Amino acid sequence: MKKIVITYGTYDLLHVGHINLLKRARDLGDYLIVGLSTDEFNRMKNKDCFLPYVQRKAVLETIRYVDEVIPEENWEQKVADIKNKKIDIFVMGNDWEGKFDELKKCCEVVYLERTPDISTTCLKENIIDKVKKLI
Ligand code: C2G
Repeated sequence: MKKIVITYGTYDLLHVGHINLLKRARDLGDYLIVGLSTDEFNRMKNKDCFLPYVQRKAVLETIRYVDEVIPEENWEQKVADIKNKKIDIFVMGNDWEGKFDELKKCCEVVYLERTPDISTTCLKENIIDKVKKLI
């Protein structure tokens, strides 16, 4: 029986922290779905994205660990996604530890260790610092 895994995120400026999460999530099952935050939802998350949804989706779909990408449009859709996609395991990085425990009524919930010392925010800050030095 194919074990289906789902995770959600913005996945802007893809980096090794994202890849480590996707690889470990995929290794928990046989098929990985990523709920990718839409540009509108990122505005709701107060997350300022470099890349639009279409480009972030295209990048994710090239990753060998990712089998399917669906839009994440709101906080509430996870229960319906889990039911409709017959999800066995919900995975997030442990910066979200405990935040999605209500999903334990629908499927297994796993929080994986975040990759230290890398984030989209620090990438952005490093890029800005480097550009400032050039000016
Ligand atoms: N992540 C990680 N290590 C990092 C950075 C991110 O393991 N150094 C993980 C996060 O914990 C998350 C995933 O990579 O599980 C995607 O991170 P973001 O794109 O920052 O997603 P986020 O803004 O946390 O959105 O409904 C859930 C939200 O959509 C999650």
